[in-house]
Amino acid sequence: YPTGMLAVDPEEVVRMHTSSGTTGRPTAIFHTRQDIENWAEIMARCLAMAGATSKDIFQNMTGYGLFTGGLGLHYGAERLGMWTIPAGAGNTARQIMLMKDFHVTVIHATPSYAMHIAERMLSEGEDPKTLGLKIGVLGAEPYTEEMRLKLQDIYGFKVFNSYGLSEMNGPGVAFECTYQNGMHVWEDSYIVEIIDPNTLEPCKPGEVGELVMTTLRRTAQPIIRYRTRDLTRIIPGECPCGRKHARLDRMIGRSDDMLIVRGVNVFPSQIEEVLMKHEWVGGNYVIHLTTIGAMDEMAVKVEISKTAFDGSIETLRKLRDQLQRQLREQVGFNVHVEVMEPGSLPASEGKAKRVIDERERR
Ligand code: DLL
Repeated sequence: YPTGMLAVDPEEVVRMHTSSGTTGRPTAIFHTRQDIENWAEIMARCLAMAGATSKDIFQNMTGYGLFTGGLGLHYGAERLGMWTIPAGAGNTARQIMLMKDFHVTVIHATPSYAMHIAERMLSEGEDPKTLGLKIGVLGAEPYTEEMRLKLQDIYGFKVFNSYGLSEMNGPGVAFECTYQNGMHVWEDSYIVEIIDPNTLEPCKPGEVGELVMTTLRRTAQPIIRYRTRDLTRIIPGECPCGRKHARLDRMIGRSDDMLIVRGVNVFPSQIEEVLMKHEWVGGNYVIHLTTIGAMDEMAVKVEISKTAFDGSIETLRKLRDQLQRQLREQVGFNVHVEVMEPGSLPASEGKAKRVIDERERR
């Protein structure tokens, strides 16, 4: 970091994205013009594979910016010739308005956001089926088959799982065909291997292990045998669609401790970094993850330091407000902060348990 992995003359770079790194520092990802072209092409193939055409109207509901989900899908949709609406993430009322007014047929979102929108509509007495959507492209975070079925039922559309990671361009790496039985990997662009994360030996065909990927077409930043930390398997046998590309099963999770909250990668160290920078904060904190409605919620309980605490509610409130703002800047979404009196959180004996994950697994 920042540019040590750049493999071409800086003059050839036309775009950069970032992904979170294990230390909490982002990993910078570079693209040449050719890389952007190739990425758009495989992304367009994904959308076409799911049945989208240039007659469709596409609303892209993920963040534009350093995150690859926005621009990645955008370029692919335009390449396919779709009428593309770069709605970006959030502002649910506007998302619903755009879908209705422009008769959108294909959407891209994280599964949790798609569910949130549906629940908002239902709570307002509107039926999401009346939107007339055909295809939901959902990815960037893990979700279960049960969640897919629930979403398909609510919207009356077909949901296609989309997998990718910034180091391999971003979205467009693996995607489902109309049979919805695993994600085809574009093997002209990537080599996939599944290894045992402990022994590093290749897994037997069909066995679950860590996905390892090699880029074949990336020029600005080619990567050989990148350990994704994602746990999955290659589904044995051939797909009835006739494509010969290997199929990845739904991701089981990650082999490291990264949290994915609302599709955003968050490391506990990123939270700690913000907390510990503040002079009023004590040493003890806990990150609490829950599901409210269909959305992930993150709460951070943190103790104020004995020296800073003057017994006034005003002091606690001030610290809470500052931390909420700084955490929002750090992770990009609202984090609920609870500032506690010194000594109120359970003290650890040995390794502290910093993360309590009570999210519902759908
Ligand atoms: O999340 C790229 C992307 C954007 C994929 C939009 C699909 C749709 P990163 O931010 O670098 O890139 O995060 C990559 O997210 O290693 C997985 O752990 C997780 N992930 C991505 N897609 C899925 C999925 C984008 N369909 C990390 N199922 C990956 C489960 C997923 N996990």
